[in-house]
Amino acid sequence: MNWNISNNLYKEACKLMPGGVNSPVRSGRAVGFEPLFIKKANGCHITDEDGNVYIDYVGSWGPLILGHSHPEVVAALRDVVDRGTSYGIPTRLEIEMARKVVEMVPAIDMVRMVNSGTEAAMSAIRLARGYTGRKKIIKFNGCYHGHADSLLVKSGSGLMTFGIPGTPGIPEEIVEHTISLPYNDLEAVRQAMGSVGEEVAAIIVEPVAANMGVVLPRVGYLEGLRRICTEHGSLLIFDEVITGFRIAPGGAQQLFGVMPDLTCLGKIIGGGLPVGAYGGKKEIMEHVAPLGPVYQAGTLSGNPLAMCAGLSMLNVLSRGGIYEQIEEMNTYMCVGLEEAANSAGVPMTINRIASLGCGFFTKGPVIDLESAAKSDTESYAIFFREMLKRGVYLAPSQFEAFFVSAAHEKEDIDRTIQAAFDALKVVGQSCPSGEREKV
Ligand code: KE4
Repeated sequence: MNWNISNNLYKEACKLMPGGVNSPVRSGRAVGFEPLFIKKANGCHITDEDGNVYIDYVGSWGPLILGHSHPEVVAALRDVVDRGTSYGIPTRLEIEMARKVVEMVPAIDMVRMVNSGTEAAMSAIRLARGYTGRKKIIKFNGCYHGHADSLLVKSGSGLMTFGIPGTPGIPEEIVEHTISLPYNDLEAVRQAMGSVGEEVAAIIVEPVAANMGVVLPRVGYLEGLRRICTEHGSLLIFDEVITGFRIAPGGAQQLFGVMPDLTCLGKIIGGGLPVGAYGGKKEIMEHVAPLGPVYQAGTLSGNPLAMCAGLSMLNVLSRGGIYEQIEEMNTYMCVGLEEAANSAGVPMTINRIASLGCGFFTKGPVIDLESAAKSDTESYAIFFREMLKRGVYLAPSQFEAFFVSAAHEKEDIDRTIQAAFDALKVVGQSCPSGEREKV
């Protein structure tokens, strides 16, 4: 493969945009690779400007559960674009989308559309503070809820990828009310709530953490958070920007049967266009302006283009059968990856759920940020580059998920597994028996 055009475009991009990208995780710094520039995509395949084709496991970081350019999403966009892209005045499409979200997501009675997961989480936190009159929030180490100031504390995703504990530009007064605790540790939450519980507006959690790689909740963990919030009059917020419509039609709250007070949504809800949403119990949501006093707004919130793309994706997902199919494909792939790692003698822990997964280069188990951080990121970087050479595009970071879509077919998965056997052999030769694992 050659990447001459991508490399030249990257040089151009670096003159005009910080790091040549519009979001840090797209830069290949963490895996020693200059980013690709993509020309087109269809199904589970992406094609870069040099004409190289890859099986894509990023899927725009989660939205494309049906694959790229799904015909029904494209048709919906074509149909609506001639009638205008945005009015800043209500449309019936917003009602249809709101009705669909309320129908699919068990804990949402009322919803507000925004334009990103960051906006959804930021707004949910503000609403929780406004509704309870309390200031403090609890989040978890390695969880990422977008880049709103009060949530950028010990976060995952790009902060973990680039080893940034926090970020300059956020005065300590802004984060003094943010408490970040180890994920999957109910005792730590009980202790914190024991001392400041009456000041805690909300606990916000990724019900399946997917920004430190994929880390599943321990049995009883989410139920425990629910119980503790109820005991202390704090709101439980599920950040389902990744898990929403991904691990089940009704997300983690449906799969695990634990009902949050507020839910944050993003990614899939927009069908590949910029959409986020937050919603929950009516008596809480009625505090949002203009009905209530908690202000939140957005010029393009609920615009017809984004609504029709998201709605067409949710309609396809609601037909049934898809979740079972993509879970089967993901399971098949993860079994293959495990076999490939064992055969190469490379320590790998694969955490997976539904169509989501992550292969940590460590003996494991991986149950929180501390255990995830033991992963050998140099081995991951070699794996990423070797897989890329073999036509498989993974997240350019050990601390992100891979996403299987309805467009991934068995032959794509078989090709991926074969590539992994070859790539992990190279990793094994460069790092015999995982001796680089961080202790
Ligand atoms: P956005 O503002 O990027 O739409 O969503 C923020 C967000 C909120 N909550 C969760 C659980 C998330 O995973 C995200 C964003 N996810 C990252 C990937 N792990 C987005 C990729 C990027 O930053 O470019």
